[in-house]
Amino acid sequence: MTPQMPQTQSPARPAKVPYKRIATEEAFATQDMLDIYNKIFASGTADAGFQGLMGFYMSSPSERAQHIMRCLVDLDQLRIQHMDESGIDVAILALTSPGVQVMDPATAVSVAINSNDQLAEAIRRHPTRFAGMITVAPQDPAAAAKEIERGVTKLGMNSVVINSHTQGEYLSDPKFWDIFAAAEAHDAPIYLHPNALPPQMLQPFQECGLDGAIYGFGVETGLHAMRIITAGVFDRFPKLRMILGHMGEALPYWAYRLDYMHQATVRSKRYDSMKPIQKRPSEYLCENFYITNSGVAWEHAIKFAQGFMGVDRVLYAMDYPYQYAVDEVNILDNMNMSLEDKTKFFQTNAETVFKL
Ligand code: 1DF
Ligand code: MN
Repeated sequence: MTPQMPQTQSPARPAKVPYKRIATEEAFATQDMLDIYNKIFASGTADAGFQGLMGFYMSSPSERAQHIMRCLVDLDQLRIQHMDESGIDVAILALTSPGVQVMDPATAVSVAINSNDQLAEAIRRHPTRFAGMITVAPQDPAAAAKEIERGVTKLGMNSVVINSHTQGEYLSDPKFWDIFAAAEAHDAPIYLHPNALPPQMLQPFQECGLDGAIYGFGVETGLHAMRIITAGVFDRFPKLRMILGHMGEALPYWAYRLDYMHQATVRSKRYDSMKPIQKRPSEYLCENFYITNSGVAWEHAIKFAQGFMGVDRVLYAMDYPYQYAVDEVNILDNMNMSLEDKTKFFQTNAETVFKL
């Protein structure tokens, strides 16, 4: 059965339901960060993926782009109005992709600190409506580890957002592993969120318009998660938890083939870079990962993921403001699913994972 698309013409306001709706991948931007983006664009040093993504949103006269920019920088009235109109009780906010990951290391570290402070203030203004993820600059892993500690112990945030690759580099490289050590030590899950495609991957996607959220984001972020798994990160950090959006960036659907071909590849010693690991890729997916349905209001996909990972590991997300479709909430409320499982999906899994 093909997915049902949300109604765009005056969808019904979501009904009162016996669970809280907690949306777990909701984006914001600070003006300070956007000012630095503008400097990067003006200097002509932006990579093509970043230019094509935030360069578009920040300069396009289109109604969609201008609306998204207005929503991104609002951490008060407009956002809460949209949450009320779509029946969202709590939004878990993350600095929008690519966050600070396109900046030079020193700027990235200071913008991350500043963004986390601004987010913490917004949460203090609206403590029942907002929670937040700690932004870090992977460019400086030691500073990122310190910021995770500050975010958890001083700012009261219990999760971390990383927007996939950092200037073409992946967290499978052990030089980044201080970040995993800090996340594991503070029991702060890392939300591995998409980024624009890195230069070495962009061309065959961009030439046909498939580089963005339609497909490229999922391919690249799924690749990143697989690199982390096959590099043995979860053998080194067994309590580390990660979160993937967009139905696990399709990895649940791949799980059988990932397991089969990983085993075959390791046994044949085909790649020096693919060493034996303690478990099958699917076991790490089910034991170290949570996934959210951001951007996918589709019962079939959600139920498939629940069947694979268990009903405790699949969470609700909207992906505001990039995908703000009120009717998606109605579609999800109406899933043919027990109230117990729906409550886990919309509310209690998020309360557990993000320690709300
Ligand atoms: C888009 C989608 C942009 C997502 C995003 O950040 C983003 C988009 C700039 O549709 O262009 O985070 N998303 O998560 O799907
Ligand atoms: Mn998103």
